[in-house]
Amino acid sequence: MPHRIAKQIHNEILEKDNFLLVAHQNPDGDAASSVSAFSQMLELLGKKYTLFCKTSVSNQFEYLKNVHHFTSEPEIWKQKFGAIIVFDSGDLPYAGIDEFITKQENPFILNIDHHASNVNFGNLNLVRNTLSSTVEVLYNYFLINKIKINAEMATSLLTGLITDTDNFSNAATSKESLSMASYLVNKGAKFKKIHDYIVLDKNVAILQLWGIVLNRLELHKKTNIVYTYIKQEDLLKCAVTEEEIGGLSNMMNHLKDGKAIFVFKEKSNGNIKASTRTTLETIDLSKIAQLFGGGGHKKAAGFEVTGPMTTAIEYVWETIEKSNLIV
Ligand SMILES: [Mn+2]
Repeated sequence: MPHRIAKQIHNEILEKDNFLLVAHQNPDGDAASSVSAFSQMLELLGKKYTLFCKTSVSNQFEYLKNVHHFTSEPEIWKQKFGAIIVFDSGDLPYAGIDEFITKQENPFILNIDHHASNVNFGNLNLVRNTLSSTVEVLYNYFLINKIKINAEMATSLLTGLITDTDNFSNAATSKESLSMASYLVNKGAKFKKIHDYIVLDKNVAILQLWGIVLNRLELHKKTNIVYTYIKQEDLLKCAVTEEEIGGLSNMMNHLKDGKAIFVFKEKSNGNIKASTRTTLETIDLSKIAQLFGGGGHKKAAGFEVTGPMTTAIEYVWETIEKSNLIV
């Protein structure tokens, strides 16, 4: 029962102190916003906290309260925490903290998430995969526990909601998420500021890269999947960083052709990362991602395979064909 778990978690928060809040590595808007909103609640309760992310956090989220407090310093794991709270992560490796957590003596882990592939790694797990985002899970948590949502908390929550619903355009957009948005705007969430930081994030170089990538779009006939790829040399050519190419797979969600869209990205270590999207009810992309050790949601998932690009793509098609997951 989600209500009961939300209350149980809150009782732990009230009883304990000194929390470690974890956003998954390369945090998206949902992860960064969840940590920001939760840390604000802890502040109001007079609790101590540390914010951890294994990687750096994009300065796109610098307007969110407390985001500048994030540390990637492994040393902080020498402390004993009242609880380690992990946001928006299906498992500990995805969060980027599996190596640290094994060194903690009896860690008490709270898992707050919305991924269908979540493995319930926490001592308490508040996982609601029918909700649009982790911030929507938190919004319900705040309401259940009668936490007052102020304007800055509302700005954080609305940021996660806007990024995970891709501006209220993808399948995660529900009547609940829309009414949450209206509630947050009523509480003083700064909609214009979010728009300026989150939506207006493209420049000429990024769109030129999209041009290259869109030109490569193709339909793989046997699986009926539309796909394209990005190589490291494309990034170099257009002077675009890996962090800046995030919106591409979401944009492809506007495509009518095929049953799903796969965007393959070559990472700097040579591995190939696939971001997958579909708008169809009949396909579960989190299951397909699991074939390759990845995870995610039914309609948006990701995984990684070894390069080079052509071999990786061939391997992905073969594996999917054999699995009969797309028919
Ligand atoms: Mn999320």
